[in-house]
Amino acid sequence: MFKKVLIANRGEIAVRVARGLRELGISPVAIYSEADRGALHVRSADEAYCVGPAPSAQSYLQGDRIIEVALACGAEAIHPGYGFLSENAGFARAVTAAGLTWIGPPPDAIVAMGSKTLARATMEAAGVPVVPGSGALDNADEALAFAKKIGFPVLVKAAAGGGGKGMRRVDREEDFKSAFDGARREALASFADETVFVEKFVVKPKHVEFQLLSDTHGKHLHILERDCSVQRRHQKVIEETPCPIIRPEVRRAMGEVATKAAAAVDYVGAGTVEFLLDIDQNFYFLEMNTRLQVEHPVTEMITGLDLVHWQVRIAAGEPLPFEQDEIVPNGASIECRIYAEDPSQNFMPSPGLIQHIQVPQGPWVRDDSGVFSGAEVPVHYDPMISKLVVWGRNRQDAIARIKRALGEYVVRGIRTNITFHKAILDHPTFVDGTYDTQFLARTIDELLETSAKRDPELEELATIAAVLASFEKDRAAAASFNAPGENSGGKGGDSWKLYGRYKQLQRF
Ligand code: MV4
Repeated sequence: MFKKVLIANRGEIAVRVARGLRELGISPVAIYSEADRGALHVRSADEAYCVGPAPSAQSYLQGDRIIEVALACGAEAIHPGYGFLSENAGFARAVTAAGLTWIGPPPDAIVAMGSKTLARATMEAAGVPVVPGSGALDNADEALAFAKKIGFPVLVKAAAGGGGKGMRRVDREEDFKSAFDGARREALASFADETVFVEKFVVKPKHVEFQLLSDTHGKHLHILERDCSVQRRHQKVIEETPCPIIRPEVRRAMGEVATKAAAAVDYVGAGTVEFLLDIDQNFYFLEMNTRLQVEHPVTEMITGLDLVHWQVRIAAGEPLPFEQDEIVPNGASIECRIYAEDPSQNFMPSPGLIQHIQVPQGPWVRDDSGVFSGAEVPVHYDPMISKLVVWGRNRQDAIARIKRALGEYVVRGIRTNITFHKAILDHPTFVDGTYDTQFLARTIDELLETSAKRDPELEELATIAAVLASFEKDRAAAASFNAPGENSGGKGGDSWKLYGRYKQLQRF
């Protein structure tokens, strides 16, 4: 087993990986940008090295510098986390070429899944169901002919795409040409590659993904599914497992297909196969993510498997010591991504000083965080500050538990989406589990209205005002104001009840 591993990442995932490494008896090494000198991920490692100025392009994306640091400090392997260099085949190759171990999939598998058209073709050849669609198309007339053949609505997608960029829905023949040209322009601007293709538009799909683990000995297992359909502008907000509505035979078929997909690209390590699940529970391969995902903890919660441990052990050459039929789910798990953002200001990022943070605790609650009281959330990176994850014996218990935990969460100094989460969790479409990928887009106004009404800071101000007004009227209570705890015997009455509520809202 490795003795020292460099983590080429920051924030909560770097902290998460450091924890996993430590549990395996491995010494974690951090890298950081000038903006992250005091960050939690730096404190969670045994050694830390500055790799450049704040902008990612000058620090966390400096592959050559990161490899130099790994060699200089005597690390034997690099864990890339997610984002940054995690799906960069060139970096993976350079790591290996430098004599280090890459804790990730083979570069060829990253390349095979990086292009959507190549991935579609590879998956189709392997017998994986894909959405009816074309190969790469550069001629608008040919593309239109294809669209008419499969029937509207269609989606024009960028071959190099991801995250919905260069994607256009077309409902009518007369709108096709401008959508096609628009998608090409956007693809060229975003990915320096104007290749697009056409797919049948799947109406009201769920995003259901399967976790994979593959070892270096040709064993491919799926570690069950996650429902990630609660998304806003292609950013996941809440994830859960199991998918609340999937039929058991559909789950079984999707799992089998997911392992076939892994085998088709000789996959190694942790990965994810994304599917669209339509209203009739037909499923279609969407893409494969060749990395550990943000939402991996929900899978850990229902299986008891530590995915970071297994990534490291697989990279060290260990065979997976369990079989598919031993991967049995226990209960349900939900994750809420806590973002430093202000939902009431169109989800504008809210970086700055965290004056105080109190993280939920108690039974079956896990908070994977990258911050602490007194930490600065830099403007330069993704505003996700933590992931609140719970386990429950069933979905209903898990929902009750995560609502309880969100109620304990206190963050002062910056705005967060905590109250917005509470509004989602109370929405009947979330509660009944039928939500699809358009759920947030359709209900956003309603959810924002609900969450604005429950803003804890406004509630606190209102309560302070009520306390003061009440004391104004009630001189007896005001006289004993300095003696909280001696409020037995009904002295003060309503004023003390309000004062108690005020202290409860303060929570610290
Ligand atoms: C689709 C689709 C419907 N039909 N493809 C969005 C980003 C990229 N990963 C693929 N995406 C979609 N592809 C067909 N043929 C709907 C989406 C989609 C979506 C997919 C997953 C999660 C959230 C989404 C939100 C909007 C659209």
